[in-house]
Amino acid sequence: MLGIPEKIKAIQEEIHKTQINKATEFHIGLLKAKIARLRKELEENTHGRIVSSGGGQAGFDIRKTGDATIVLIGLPSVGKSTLLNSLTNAKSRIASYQFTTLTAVPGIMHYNGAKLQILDLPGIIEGASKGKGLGKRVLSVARNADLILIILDVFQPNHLEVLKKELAEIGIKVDQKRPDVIVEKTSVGGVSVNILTEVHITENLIKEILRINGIHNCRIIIRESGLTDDQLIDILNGNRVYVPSLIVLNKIDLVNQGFIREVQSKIGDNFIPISADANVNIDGLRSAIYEKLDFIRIYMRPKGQNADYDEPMIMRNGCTVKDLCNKVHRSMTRDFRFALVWGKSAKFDGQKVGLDHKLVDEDVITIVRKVNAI
Ligand SMILES: Nc1nc2c(ncn2[C@@H]2O[C@H](COP(=O)(O)OP(=O)(O)OP(=O)(O)O)[C@@H](O)[C@H]2O)c(=O)[nH]1
Ligand SMILES: [Mg+2]
Repeated sequence: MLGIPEKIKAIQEEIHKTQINKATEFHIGLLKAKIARLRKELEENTHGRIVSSGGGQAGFDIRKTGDATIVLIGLPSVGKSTLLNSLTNAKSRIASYQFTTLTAVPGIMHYNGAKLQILDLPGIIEGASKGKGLGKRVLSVARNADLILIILDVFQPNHLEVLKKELAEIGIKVDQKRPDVIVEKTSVGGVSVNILTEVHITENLIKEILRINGIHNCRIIIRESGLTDDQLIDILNGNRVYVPSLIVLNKIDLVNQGFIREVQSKIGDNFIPISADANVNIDGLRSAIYEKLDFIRIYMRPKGQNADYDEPMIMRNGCTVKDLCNKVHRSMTRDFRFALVWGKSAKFDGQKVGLDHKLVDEDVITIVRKVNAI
């Protein structure tokens, strides 16, 4: 019998041999779904083996703190530790040889009232997602981050491709939105497909892809316009995370403008040029990080008192009253009765809202707890 890697290879070869056209679209979609399913099985098997041999593939032992967690990802010696030290008051070890950093080193950056946790990490190399070096552990920290800073050395902009590939392979979708597809599993009734927009996939193929993933009864609601078979396969695979990123080009103190323009012609102009060592454009990077995190400020107003305008709660755009309660204290959600909201998200001053209410920048809120709550 064929092992999983051989099965994957056989299907890949079949895809390779098949001409892509309208007539083969369905067949290819099925094959891709089968490969995704086998890959997942393989990952789960490998994971089980590593854990049982005591290796452990979780990230490093770092607790998330602050309003957001930002990770520094790059190849060895590109200047990640130097950057951490210049953004925060941390003192991560710096040296001219590769693999100086061997664990996650945290620092805190204060900006516009926000407290941002920045994690310096070991350098990763090609093959990291398959377990080369400390790659898997580094990438699993990145999976839980709110923002990834992709750090490039000005002399090696081609690293960008390597890093993007490794992030993709570990299931991190960089700068992409989760497609708007809801799959509600049911116990009986077969598959009901609700397509509310234009998509690039037939109802038949949707059903078959669900079947390959072991889903025989469900309601699937698709609002993502232009949804493809690849996107659906990704969603069902379940281990994808969606993390925003910024590309940072370090060591620009060593080159001139002409050289930077050359880099631009290779990787586009969507990067932030800095020198961590010579302190060039570090403030620009700070502000770009803050902007990218898309924070909003919420002012808490204790019942019957004035709002605290000096120390807003720093929240992410799109957050709900529930997210806010969870951040203040766990008991707040448990004891929640209702909230009163003033500001742009309220229909009128002091609107009474529930946990699902979406907040916007500079809202003022009073949380009312249950009477007998302590
Ligand atoms: N000229 C110049 N050198 C830099 C800059 N940033 C870092 N370096 C140098 O590059 C070398 C590597 O810096 P590190 O900060 O240790 O690099 P790293 O990415 O943390 O390396 P690993 O921990 O091994 O992955 C050191 O010799 C630094 O002094 C910079 O902006 N300009
Ligand atoms: Mg380092």
